[in-house]
Amino acid sequence: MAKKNNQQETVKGSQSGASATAAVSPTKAPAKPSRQTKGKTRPKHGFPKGFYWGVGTSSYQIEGAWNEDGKGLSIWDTYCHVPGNIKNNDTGDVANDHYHRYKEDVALMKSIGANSYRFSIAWPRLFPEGSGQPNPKGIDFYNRLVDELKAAGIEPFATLYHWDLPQTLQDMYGGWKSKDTARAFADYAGYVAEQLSDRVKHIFTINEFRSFVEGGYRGFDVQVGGGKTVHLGGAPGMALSAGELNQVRHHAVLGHGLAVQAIRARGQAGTKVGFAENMLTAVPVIEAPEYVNAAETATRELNADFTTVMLEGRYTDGYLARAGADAPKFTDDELKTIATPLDFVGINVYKPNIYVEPSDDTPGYREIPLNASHPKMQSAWHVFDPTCIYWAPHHVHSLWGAKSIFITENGCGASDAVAEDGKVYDTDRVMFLRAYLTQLQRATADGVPVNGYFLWSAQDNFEWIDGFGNRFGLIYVDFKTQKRIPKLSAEWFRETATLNAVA
Ligand code: GBH
Repeated sequence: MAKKNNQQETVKGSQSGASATAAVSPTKAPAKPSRQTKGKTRPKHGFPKGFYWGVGTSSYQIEGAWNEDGKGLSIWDTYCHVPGNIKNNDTGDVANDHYHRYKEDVALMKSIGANSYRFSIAWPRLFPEGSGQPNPKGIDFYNRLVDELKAAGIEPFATLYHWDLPQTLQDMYGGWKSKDTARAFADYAGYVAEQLSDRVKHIFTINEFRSFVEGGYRGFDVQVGGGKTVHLGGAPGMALSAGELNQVRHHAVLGHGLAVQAIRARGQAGTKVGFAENMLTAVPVIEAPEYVNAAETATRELNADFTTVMLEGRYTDGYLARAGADAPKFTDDELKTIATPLDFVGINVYKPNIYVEPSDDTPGYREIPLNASHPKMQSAWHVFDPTCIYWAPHHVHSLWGAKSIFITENGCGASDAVAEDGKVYDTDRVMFLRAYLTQLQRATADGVPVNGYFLWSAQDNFEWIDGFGNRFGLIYVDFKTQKRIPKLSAEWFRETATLNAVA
């Protein structure tokens, strides 16, 4: 992507910690650099100046108001209304009632120190039928939200597709099975850019290609250590063949490319655009050059169907060979569209996907099995290793020369509960965040151009097939009363964002 990229985020390399030298009288010899500023001990290792400290959410997971103000049905409305699809038969019908409580939620974000917010737009709110006539009440909600954010000094970052496809497109085209969905997505993207890009300067096209394609069109088995797997799924709940699935993948990246072009054509000059992918990350078991090479090779191959083709404009030979007769059908023109130059790369980083060591055999790396006792966070899939958030942006930088990278999601689920004193002590989340952000800081110190970090999530919310059981928020939500309580991790986040350094 990098070569034609002329609209990068400007990041000055200076570390905030470096400015912590106390002012000294010119007549005295300069004091040793002090870590004391205004009576506060400042951690030595800061993030770059102007770093975005954000929190993230998505429309279906928090908005509720599933059938208000002319909104059309999404595939997640449909999927959740089928008994047995979601744990406890939870749905996003009301969720966090954010559609009605957005002002309170923006104020809460401000109070926990966020200077930016990554939210997603519900496509069927704007286009109840997926395309055609826009519903003015749909865009009205996002206009009010964006204005509220700007007034609070919080920079809005919008995601266009966080999985809530208009049901009409599912019914008419089989969703992303058809190129028509990719075209409709581009029209919707252009409309959003027209309406919001005077205030929204950063747009993510699609969130986690792999998750919605695999989860929705086949369902997937995730390795959780000791040879065990868990099966995950989601809307629209299809089970396609390998060939059909590769075609869905291709249409998703094509939709991304067409959307980038539509945003450039119809948005204000200077609107920055990229994707937000849950890129699979290979971690070198030993930090030695040949291991790092092996991890880069593995990361490029593991992501051949999404990240790699979007940044290189070609499917790797390895991918096409592995797919054989099931390879997607595509044209050179489509590949060009898919790899339309981007302003930044967004990656959601939660876990190491594989550990690797070098190998003399093709493909040049060997996967190391995960030990059964390897530590995890609460979610069954959530393997714990802070170094993945060092390596993920490092690989994006070294493989593709990205000039601007955002961590579009990172965080963890935990068994949060309100203590007798009314507080929520999520010590595991604080441990997780401190460990991961220490590694992210290390990446920035090594010159990897990471411009911001969006913690998933601003609030506990509807966690897809897990329903309301898995809490990812900095803010606890009582889903019976809609009461919000900032957790211990919110205090930690505020301190970190304020210091621009790991607290
Ligand atoms: C993200 O899902 C979503 O974007 C977000 O909506 C969700 O609430 C949040 O994170 C927390 O789950 O990665 O190999 O284990 C990403 C997490 C990605 C976890 C796919 C399960 C299965 C494959 N999911 N993952 S793997």
